[in-house]
Amino acid sequence: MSSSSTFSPPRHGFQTDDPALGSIAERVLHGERLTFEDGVQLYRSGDILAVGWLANHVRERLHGDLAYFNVNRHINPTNVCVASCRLCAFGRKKGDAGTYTMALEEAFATAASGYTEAVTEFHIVGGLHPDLPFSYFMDLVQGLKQRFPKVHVKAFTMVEVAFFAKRGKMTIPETLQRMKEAGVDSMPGGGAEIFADRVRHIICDHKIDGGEWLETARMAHKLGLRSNATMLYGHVENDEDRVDHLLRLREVQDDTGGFQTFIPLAFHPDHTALDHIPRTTGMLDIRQIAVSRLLLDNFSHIKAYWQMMTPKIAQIALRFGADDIDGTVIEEKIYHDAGATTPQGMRRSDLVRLITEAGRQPFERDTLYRAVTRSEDTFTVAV
Ligand code: V47
Repeated sequence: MSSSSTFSPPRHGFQTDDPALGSIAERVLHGERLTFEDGVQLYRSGDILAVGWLANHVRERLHGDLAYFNVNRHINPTNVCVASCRLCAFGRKKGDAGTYTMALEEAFATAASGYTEAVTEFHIVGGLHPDLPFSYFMDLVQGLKQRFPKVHVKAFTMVEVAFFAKRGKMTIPETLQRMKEAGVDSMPGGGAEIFADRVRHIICDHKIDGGEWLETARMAHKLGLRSNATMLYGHVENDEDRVDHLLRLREVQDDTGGFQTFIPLAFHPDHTALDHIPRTTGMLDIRQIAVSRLLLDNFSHIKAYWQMMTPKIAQIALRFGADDIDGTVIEEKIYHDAGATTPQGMRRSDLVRLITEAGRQPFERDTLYRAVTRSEDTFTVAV
């Protein structure tokens, strides 16, 4: 960044004192695609307000003032996991202290507990349990659908799908098909971490690699299952690794159009094997949202997950490129095991207040971004 000169492309009131942003701004304002080098430049620009202005411009072009949220509940059926990911404080080895696995009835009771507001989504992810059969997970989904037929089931990451397939001696498409038949409506975006091998070997050596994650997503989309995508940042990755991750997602999205939302996840180091790494700062969190919005030109939504970012940073993110802050969640475990100090859930009314005070218009959505209208504790989805 140059501090002595002021560079102002002549369009739409955009201003910056970083000359490197000039040509990027021109292309963003013309709706043109950004390159790998642009992405690195955006991470390194000293003018965060200009980067945010551009991201906000794109966000408002796509969504105006709307800010999406949903009323959801997380269910983590087990924390027993065969992988020993250094990034994770949630998973435990079988037989270790603090492990749990829900009996099906317990999972159904968990689904029913929480706020009286009717949830529109169950978000289900868990550890890679060495003994639980695939049928346990399918019975879980079927049982939830029987008990809560109106609730969308967003379940199992690409990593879990690959694990189910391997253990059950099925192909990935067979596994996905059976999930669909059991009642899985879409899939969450977890397990993507950072695709670059060098980083993956350090933070999650035992998971499927980046190429396998992307291929599994491709297969899910081809079978009609939409999914989200995430990226874990703020550990041992560099700017190039982040840009590579985003552009590999963009490439799959060009082919399938199956990703709904991108969610950058800030690394929480407490109680992990990487606890020497400091937490991300608000500035990186905000920049990550903005760069994601600018590079992922074929993603409709960028989510500032309030549980992970804190409600205050998520609120600011609604002016730096994000259009979604996720939901009520009710009982978050993965971040709280890793030291998150945010509440484990939030009421609908508090989400609405956060959004309104950010100067945005709250829009309650279902998982597929359709409008939800409510009366008391029931809801209707506009189709
Ligand atoms: O895959 C695990 C991350 C993910 C830590 O799709 C950690 O709507 C930070 O994917 N510090 C699970 N992150 C959560 C997830 C998610 C969350 C909200 C919404 C959606 C969605 C998906 O959490 C994991 C991993 O990337 N994670 N441990 C940690 N110590």
